[in-house]
Amino acid sequence: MGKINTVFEDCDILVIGGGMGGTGAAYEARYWGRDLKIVIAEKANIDRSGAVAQGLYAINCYMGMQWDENQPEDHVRYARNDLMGLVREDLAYDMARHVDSTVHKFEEWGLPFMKDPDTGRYLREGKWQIMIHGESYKPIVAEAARKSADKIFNRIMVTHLLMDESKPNRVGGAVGFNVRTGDFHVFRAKAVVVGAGGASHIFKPRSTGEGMGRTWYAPWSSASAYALPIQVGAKMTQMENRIVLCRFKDGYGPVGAYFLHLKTYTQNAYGEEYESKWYENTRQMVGDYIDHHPTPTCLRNHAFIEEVKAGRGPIHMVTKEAFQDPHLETVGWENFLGMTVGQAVVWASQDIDPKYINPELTTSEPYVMGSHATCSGAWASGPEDLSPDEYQWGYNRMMTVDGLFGAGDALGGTAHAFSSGSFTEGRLAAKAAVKYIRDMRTEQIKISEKQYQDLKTVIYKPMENYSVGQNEITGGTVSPSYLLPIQGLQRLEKIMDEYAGGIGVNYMTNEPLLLRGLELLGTLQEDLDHIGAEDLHQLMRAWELKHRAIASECVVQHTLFRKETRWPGYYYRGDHMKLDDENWHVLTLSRRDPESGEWEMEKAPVYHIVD
Ligand code: SFD
Ligand code: AMP
Repeated sequence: MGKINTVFEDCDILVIGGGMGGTGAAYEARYWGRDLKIVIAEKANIDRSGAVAQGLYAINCYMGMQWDENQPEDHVRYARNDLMGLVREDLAYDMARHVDSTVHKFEEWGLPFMKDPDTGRYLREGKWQIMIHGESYKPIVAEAARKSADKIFNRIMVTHLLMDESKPNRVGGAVGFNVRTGDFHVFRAKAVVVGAGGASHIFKPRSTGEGMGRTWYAPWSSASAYALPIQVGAKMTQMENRIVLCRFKDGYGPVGAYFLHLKTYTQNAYGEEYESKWYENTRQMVGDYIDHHPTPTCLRNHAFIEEVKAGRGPIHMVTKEAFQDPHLETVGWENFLGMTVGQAVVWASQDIDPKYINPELTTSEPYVMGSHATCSGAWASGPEDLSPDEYQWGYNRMMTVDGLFGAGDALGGTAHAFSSGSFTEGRLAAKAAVKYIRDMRTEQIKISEKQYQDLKTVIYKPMENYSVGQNEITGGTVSPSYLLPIQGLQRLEKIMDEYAGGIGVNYMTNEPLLLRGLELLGTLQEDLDHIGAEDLHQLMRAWELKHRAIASECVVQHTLFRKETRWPGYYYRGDHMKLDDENWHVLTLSRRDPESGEWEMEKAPVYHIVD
């Protein structure tokens, strides 16, 4: 590669990732910070980037406070119940009390909502979910962000955060590279909002070979939202709380619209209801939690997994009844055509017409994220008026690094936010970031040339490794001097699968496995210094892999720390097969020392601010 161009951008607020959280942040930053310079750096193109790229068929978090359908307290109870007691109730409440206004904005901006013909209200899919014609959800939301931001840098993979050199533990911006031109980008910013999404492909997926890109969570969700803060020593929480999803087989089509709106149900291979069979078994593991309503997502998975292990799989979704109604049949297909086209294609290609055949379901590989029925992510300060002292150290949604904020999957403790809640969190984070900047007054950020030049060398090293190592190619693309990103990714996925509770071991792990997993991740990290990238696309893959590897280490550290099985159906600690409220009704926190790479773990109390 020839000379690398360096592009500088100085701004007040830098938003990393223009997905749901990032677009929300840009929109709200402009509202409160009319005079501020707001910049988005996005790996893809915000019009179609992130988990909502293909569209969605439902907005899964809407209170309906205007009609008294639900109140924020109800949503806190729901999220807490589903997560087996452990969420950040202050953050959850804060999101819930603002989410309706976000949804109303989406409608104002042109997103088509389905309406109940009798009441004129948004059509409910379930208690929390409303139905949309959402193929263009992302471009509509992106338009609002485009109108708000001063500049949007598409195709920039952010690799590292910059730290202010005039004050300890304060962020000062970020660096990355343009995946098309190769330019090196240096963003100096007073505040940074990380909205870089969750993590797929840290565990081996069920899809292999040429199909490996088909996962439920977006394959481009590369754990950057976790790696960026971890690299600068931000605390993380609940990173063990990976999520396993019940999905239609092979296409990973979501099931919510089917269960909730079409009222379809599951049965085993012999046409039997099976969930109730596992009641006693589950009760012995988790006690009263099995009696909670609705049954927590992980416990529904548990019954599914056990029934299959008992030899009575596959589990089918009974669609044949609902699909006799032509309207429901249309909804069933449209649900996928507007959100997960691959599922409709799988059915067409496998001769599955759900009107006549009950399709198979599966349980997915684990994903790490913070916005679905799970709450992994960074440990963040809560809102002033709600949060107990221990959860509050300054500005809403600010991590334990000053000036570093987060939204959506990036933040921990905030389950069941989904698309609308993630956008809302972006808004809340940006509002606080504006206040933070105002409070800084005339203080300036100092970033030395050395800081970003050192990172520049690190960022492009995989291309250097390749150009030197290719002289030693022994056959095809194989060189003894480097590892290609795909090889490193498959190695990471295999380690996580076998040692940290993936599909290959029925989600089972234990202390010896986790300790060995950490050793293997350690050698993988060493080898990643020798990763080779033959072009800019592979350079992006290399950095995605490095981010996934750091996040994976964090997941394993947390899984090792929590000595109980809190969420059967997500993963099992074989050496601690029961939920243990006496010792583990807590949130887990980690911090990786940026200098030594050592991890420190601690427990944080769970405060129940809602009855
Ligand atoms: O049915 C970098 N989600 C659903 N939410 C709903 O409200 N309703 C649904 O119906 C949902 N379903 C669903 C959902 C997701 C998927 C994939 C499917 C179905 C198939 C969940 C939401 O999509 C999710 O909660 C939010 O999108 C999370 O928001 P956020 O902002 O945390 O993540 P993002 O939108 O993926 O955006 C991340 C952005 O960051 C970029 N990025 N940019 C620069 N540098 C880097 N290093 C970067 N790394 C990543 C990304 O490109 C992206 O733009 S259902 O299953 O429940
Ligand atoms: P999914 O399509 O599985 O991602 O789910 C979409 C929404 O429906 C989420 O809010 C889920 O928690 C909820 N959901 C899915 N399946 C069920 C179920 N069987 N019972 C209650 N809620 C569900």
